[in-house]
Amino acid sequence: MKDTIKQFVLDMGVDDVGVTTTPCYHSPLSPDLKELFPEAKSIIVLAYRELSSCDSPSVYLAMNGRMDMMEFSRSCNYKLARYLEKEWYARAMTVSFSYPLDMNSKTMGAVGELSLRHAAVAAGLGVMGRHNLVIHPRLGTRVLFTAVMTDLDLPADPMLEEDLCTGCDICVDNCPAGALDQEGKTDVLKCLQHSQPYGIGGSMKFWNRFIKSNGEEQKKMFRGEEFLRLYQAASIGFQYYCFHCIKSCPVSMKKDQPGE
Ligand code: B12
Repeated sequence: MKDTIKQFVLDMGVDDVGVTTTPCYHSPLSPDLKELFPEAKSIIVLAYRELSSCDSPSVYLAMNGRMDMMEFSRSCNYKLARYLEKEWYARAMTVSFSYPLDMNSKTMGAVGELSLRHAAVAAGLGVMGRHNLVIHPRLGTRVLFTAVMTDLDLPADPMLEEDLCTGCDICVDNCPAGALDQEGKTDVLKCLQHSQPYGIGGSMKFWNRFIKSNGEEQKKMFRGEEFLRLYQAASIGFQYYCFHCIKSCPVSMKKDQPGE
């Protein structure tokens, strides 16, 4: 059954797929899956290659490539979940690329319902690198994930043992925010300020200045590029302006090869 399901995923055009079980998934900071989906037994993790768009100096092209992938991944998640429900009479729940996220005051939107990095590592799709991202043996760091949780009892794939990170520290040196200076931990605030300058933090700063400004200044602020950027980021969801840790990793430089 597992091989048939994995083939279904690959036939949709997904780059790779791995399976783990709920007891094998450990993510200390994430919610307990027993609370979210008590009958869940397996997690099917889907891996997608990031497009070359992330190499462009245009953050708009880079984000557009990401959005293509996000749209594709949402459709693959739904198709897989419906396939499990229709063909295997299972229950299935999807885990998206990122949002929606719980914006509670403790986690402030920095913790997903399921940690896709922990699930991907448990499903044998890669290992953690110095940049705190999962490195896939073929796709390198240019890999992104979604998942479908199910009550089907599928055997786990073996975890990878090989260390794929070369320890070159290029990701650390290329992080414009210095968010990777401490090994094993990403400084979330530093990363956010740089990668999403028009996210929640940017928006709060703008509106704080706005309420303290007089009428004339407020009119000017509405016509300024900062407001337009905030507006666009808010309508897109999360708009990333930084892809350095992904694109600078030498393990990701390889193009697809014939027959892969
Ligand atoms: C919220 C979020 C963020 C937040 C906060 C990050 C955070 N606290 O983890 C911010 C905005 C900062 C962020 C930044 C980025 N993100 Co982000 N993010 C997420 C999201 C939605 C939730 C993460 C989460 O739940 N974290 C909370 C807990 C689980 O993290 P944690 O326990 O603190 O994890 C740390 C430690 O455990 C440590 N660690 C120590 N030992 C071990 C051992 C193992 C096995 C593991 C796995 C981890 C680990 O590593 C982690 C790093 O701090 C996930 C999607 C998802 N649902 O998982 C994407 C996700 C993690 N992000 C991703 C990406 C690509 C990015 C960015 C590159 C932005 C961009 N341009 O795309 C940067 C990378 C920053 C970096 N180098 O660390 C990818 C990672 C893909 C990969 N190859 O690993 C994910 C999985 C999205 C996806 N669908 O593919 N992200």
